[in-house]
Amino acid sequence: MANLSYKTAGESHGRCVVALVEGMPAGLPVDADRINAALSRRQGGYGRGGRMRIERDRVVFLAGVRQGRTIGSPIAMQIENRDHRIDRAPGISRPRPGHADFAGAMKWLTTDCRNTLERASARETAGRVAAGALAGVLLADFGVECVGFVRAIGGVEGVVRDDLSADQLRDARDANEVYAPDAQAAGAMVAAIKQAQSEKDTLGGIVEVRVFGLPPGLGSCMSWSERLDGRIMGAVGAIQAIKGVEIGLGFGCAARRGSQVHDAIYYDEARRAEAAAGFFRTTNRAGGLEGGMTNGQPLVVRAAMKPISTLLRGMDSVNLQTRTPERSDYERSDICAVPAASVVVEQVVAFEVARAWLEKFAGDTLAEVHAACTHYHDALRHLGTSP
Ligand code: EPS
Repeated sequence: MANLSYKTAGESHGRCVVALVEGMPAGLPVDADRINAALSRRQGGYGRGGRMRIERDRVVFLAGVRQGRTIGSPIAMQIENRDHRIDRAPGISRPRPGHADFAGAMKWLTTDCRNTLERASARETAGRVAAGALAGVLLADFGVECVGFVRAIGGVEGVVRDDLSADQLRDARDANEVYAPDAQAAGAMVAAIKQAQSEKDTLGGIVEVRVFGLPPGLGSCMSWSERLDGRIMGAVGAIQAIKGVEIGLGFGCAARRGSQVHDAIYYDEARRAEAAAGFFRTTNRAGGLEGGMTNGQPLVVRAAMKPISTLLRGMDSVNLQTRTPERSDYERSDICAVPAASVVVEQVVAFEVARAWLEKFAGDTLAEVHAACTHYHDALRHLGTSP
């Protein structure tokens, strides 16, 4: 059976965005409502521009599903673009600093940035969210939950307790329009976005994803390419506008001593039925990964998003056709897409976790994946004791 993987196709103003997922076991009930809910959340968040009032992202299954369940074949999902006018969209020759415009113009030897920006656009993340949400359906079948939220926008940072459950975190996040669990900070974030908008500017921020209910042993230290931390950082770093990714304490590790970074190990016989077979930690500075493998603690991933590169006020640029100095082009855009990015990072992390899941608990059918998972947990419970 193929490893779990996906590809996307589609331009920002083309007919549709498509995600093609391969390697999903047969028999998974496909929860379209769950996928559509993730797509809607990605469209939302305070600070989005006019485009999101046009689109109504919903998934249509083109292949890979029969009678509501996967059949083991590649799964093709389509999300329609209501605003599809790619052939009528104007050329862009005054590149926006920070956007793919300029690098793409030099790469493809063109003075029109349109082809580059159509594919570089964050519209493509609708496809990644569909693929990740499908992976999330698989994970949910095993009680694993990924919760993405906003930690900071434009330098306004919220406080989010480490000990919140998945439900507590989700409820607090969903209570406001910037997807920030800290209600007080959320108000200040909205104010910061309004201020940036009035100054014709844009804002970035920090998003975080926590994954609950993970068993130990996903990923591997045996080859660099199997390390789950590297895969997650690579996948998250490949999302539009992400400029930094950290796991657990991340950059915060660098200035601390080992005794203040590492998570001491304890054991409690009474907790032997839990996922980590009675072993536990009282801190999670490692963010759930040691040696590129899950250790039974929640996975904690953070990403820094740069401000949107389309500025109403423009920036100094050069007209590629005339080589004269001009202000950068303006296209309808968002002021702040950090809430949307929290959904994209959540779903991209879900996909990487599901991929590692199916490597450890491989099976052509969902029933076989469940059996492999149960077998592993039984074996883990006997670690260090006679069978
Ligand atoms: C984007 C520009 C805007 C955003 C778009 C990403 O689109 P438009 O130029 O059509 O107004 O809305 O994001 C999406 C369409 C989306 O679905 O997230 C860009 O230049 O990257």
